[in-house]
Amino acid sequence: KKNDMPTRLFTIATVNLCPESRREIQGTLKQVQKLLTAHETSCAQSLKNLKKKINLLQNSATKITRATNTTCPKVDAPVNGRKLGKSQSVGHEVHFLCDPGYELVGPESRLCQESLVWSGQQPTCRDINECASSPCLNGGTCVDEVNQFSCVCAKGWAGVICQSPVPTCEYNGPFVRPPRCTITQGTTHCTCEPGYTISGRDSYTCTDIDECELFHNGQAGRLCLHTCVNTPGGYRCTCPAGYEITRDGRGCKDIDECAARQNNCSMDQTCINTNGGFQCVRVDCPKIPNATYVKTSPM
Ligand SMILES: [Ca+2]
Ligand SMILES: [Ca+2]
Repeated sequence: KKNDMPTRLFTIATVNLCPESRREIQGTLKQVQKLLTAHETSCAQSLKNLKKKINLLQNSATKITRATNTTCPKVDAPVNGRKLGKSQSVGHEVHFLCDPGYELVGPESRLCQESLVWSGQQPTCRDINECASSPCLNGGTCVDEVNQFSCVCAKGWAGVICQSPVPTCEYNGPFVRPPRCTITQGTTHCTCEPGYTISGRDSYTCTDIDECELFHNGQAGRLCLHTCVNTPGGYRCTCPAGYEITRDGRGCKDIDECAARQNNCSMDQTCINTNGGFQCVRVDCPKIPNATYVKTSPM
């Protein structure tokens, strides 16, 4: 009807020459056109509604499929941190915490959404830079550690944060060294290199331990069997001339100059080793005609 009606009306219009009738027909034509447009609009609306209904049906079908699996995938705790909450069901939250000395980068919690995807991004734990506030004074270098920091002071400065000037006589020579101090949550802890001990008025000096003095009359026995020599950060044993230190570093034993060829005996002399030295001796055998001699011992 939509297609052939206007053609038929047009035919009638050209045949009838009466102007009144023509106007009448034109009016009818307009009305029919209006009717057609209205019909077209209503058709389009119905189609739209139908599409909507199909979409709704499709959505509910997907939801039914998803309803069988209502948990989000497993969420891991961040490295150097912890995860609170075990449920992975829709509507449940997991919370994140970092170990001391670390700070959280990202959300504190994530929610298992209806789409079965966790909200937000996975957070990480970042090492807090204790040096960020530049705590070392007077040109000291800050060393960041986990949950603490330490200062390496510039020359002429000492103290935990290099706050004290060093008197020129202090740290003079290798027997006095600066300590290594760390600050953990406001508490200072200073340590010395091996062989040194904390000393000084403000406990910011490391002094060499005089092991020779300390163990001089010790019950465990003397450190050295002969002479003890104190050294920066340690000690060593020495022996008198002609003796060398034993393998354990404590005792002394005679040097065999004859065996070690550390002697100046001539060809016709015999080297005789003694404790602490050696002797060059000439062995003169009695001159007896037709007699020969055989050396039976080094002596
Ligand atoms: Ca020492
Ligand atoms: Ca000797």
